[in-house]
Amino acid sequence: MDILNNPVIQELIRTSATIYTHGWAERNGGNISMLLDDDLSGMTPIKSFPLAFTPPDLTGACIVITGSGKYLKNVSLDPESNLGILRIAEDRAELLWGFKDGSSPSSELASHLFTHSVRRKADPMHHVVTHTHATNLVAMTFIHPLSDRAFTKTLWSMCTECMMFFPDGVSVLPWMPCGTDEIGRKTADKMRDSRIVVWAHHGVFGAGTSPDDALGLIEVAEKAAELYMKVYDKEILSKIDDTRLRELCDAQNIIPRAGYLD
Ligand code: 2HA
Ligand code: ZN
Repeated sequence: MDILNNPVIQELIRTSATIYTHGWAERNGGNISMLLDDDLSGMTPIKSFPLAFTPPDLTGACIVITGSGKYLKNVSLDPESNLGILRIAEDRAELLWGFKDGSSPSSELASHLFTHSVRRKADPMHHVVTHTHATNLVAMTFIHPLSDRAFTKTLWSMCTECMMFFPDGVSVLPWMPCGTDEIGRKTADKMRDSRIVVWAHHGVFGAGTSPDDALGLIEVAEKAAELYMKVYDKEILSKIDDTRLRELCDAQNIIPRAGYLD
């Protein structure tokens, strides 16, 4: 495979730069991974990284992922140092390409792997997991109740696009240490029901069919959070209430998350 000319890898590289431009990737904040459909069986492992646990259905799968400590703004400048291609085995990840400067996979590898496993079962077109520090979604976690339903309903009510692009809603995890298997499992548990998981006081995970799709989803949620942060302390004279949301669902044949609309 001509890795750097692969259009989906090019899209992932462009997406990394876009996230930085959005201001959601300070220093080494954020990471992206993507399942690869290409046959990489001919590639010889360069080295291996031990894994405490791999979701069994991912054994043999290949992903491209950003490196630990890497800055998303630098991915396009030196993809071969900032990205690595891993083949997942039961107890290790084999490096097939990249991490040329000796780096290792993102500290959030567990969240990426567990999420890929869950999302691929929910949607055969699923490929990408994107983690970023979207400013207003994080800001909201300081002032808004953190229940999945309440957080979702607020975002849905802020702009029409939300119901259209995440009728399944968003999920929220309370603050906990990052970079662990535990947060990975909890993120994936929430990903069973929704493609967006907000990590309180930290960032957001989005899952999608392509780098653009996963980022676009986060962009819509972040726009709603930005609107919320602009208006939450003002007198609200008009909003998209549940009656309007139902009207929208009827008009667009959308099935909203069960039990979320009053
Ligand atoms: O990649 O964002 O959550 C650095 C992080 C850890
Ligand atoms: Zn983070």
